[in-house]
Amino acid sequence: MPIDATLPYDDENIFAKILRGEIPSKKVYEDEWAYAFHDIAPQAPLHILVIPKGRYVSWDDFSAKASADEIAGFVRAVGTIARDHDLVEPGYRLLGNVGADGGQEVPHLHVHLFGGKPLGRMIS
Ligand code: DGP
Repeated sequence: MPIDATLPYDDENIFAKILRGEIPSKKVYEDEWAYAFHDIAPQAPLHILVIPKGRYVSWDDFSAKASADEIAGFVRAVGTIARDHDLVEPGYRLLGNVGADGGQEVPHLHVHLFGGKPLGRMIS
């Protein structure tokens, strides 16, 4: 069920629980700013979710309220994960769903990282 991205942050959302270690996840990366793990329902041979450690509902929330260090740390983490998985030369896709029309279901900002096969062009 897509979420309303303007709602306040819910500390009981599933990714908040993953960050606190209350729900298991297959971790691929962690640093001061970001945590990354395999998606439970992969849509590509490699499907990683990267989330900021801060309490941000969506890209809107994050881009408006996060500090420059948080934003830089998160963006750098995404790039590091792609490089760590040797995805730069074959290429990969980043996707961020925001709110109801964007199809966002979990109310903690996340970037989908897809790779491992030619993904084709996608504009919708
Ligand atoms: P989105 O539609 O952008 O909000 O995508 C949410 C993604 O989160 C979706 O691809 C499935 C994934 N997901 C949902 N619950 C869990 C979970 O408990 N563990 C993991 N690893 N992924 C989850």
